Amino acid sequence: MAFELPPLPYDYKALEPLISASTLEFHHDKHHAGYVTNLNKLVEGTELANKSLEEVILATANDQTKAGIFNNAAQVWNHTFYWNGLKKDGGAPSGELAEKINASFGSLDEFKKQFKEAGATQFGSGYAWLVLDNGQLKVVKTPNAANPITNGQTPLLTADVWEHAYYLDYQNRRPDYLQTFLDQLINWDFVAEQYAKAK
Ligand code: MN3
Repeated sequence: MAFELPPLPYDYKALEPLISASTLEFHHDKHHAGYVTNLNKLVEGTELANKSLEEVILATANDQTKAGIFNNAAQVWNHTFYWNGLKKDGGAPSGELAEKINASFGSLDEFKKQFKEAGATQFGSGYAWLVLDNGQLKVVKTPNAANPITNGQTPLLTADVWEHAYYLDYQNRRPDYLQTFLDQLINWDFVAEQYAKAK
């Protein structure tokens, strides 16, 4: 069965004016869709075609001859995860997750500071992530399509810092996009769900 493009989990206008409908249309309907199309072409007729997306990512992560498959599979995964972590005015961390953030970073503000720094300093394309790593929350950044699951870490949240994620709305101001993401666009219920499954 071919890999499929999940629908955007909200209306194209749902994040306006913080992320425009134009950005979401291009980002989901062109970029994300393109990765799905490419992945299906690359795995057609191979044993990878019948594996889960996670299995494909883990099976190809350290094989340079399969870099194209890895890049497209990871991009499909990363984008679906990114969409699900976005919600306009998505609340604040509460309960156990809030306690864990305070225990791991000292405060929510310090988490935001580290996450913004990670995203802003990722040279070129990539992602900033909140992950659970051996029971600890950490902020990490990855280049290009790379995904922390290949390092044994469990993603709880990601921000896409490829230019296509923010350029129409923020031009070159990646730190401003990240600050808006951190203050107004995190779906904290989604993060809490990921944490509850992983802890
Ligand atoms: Mn993207």
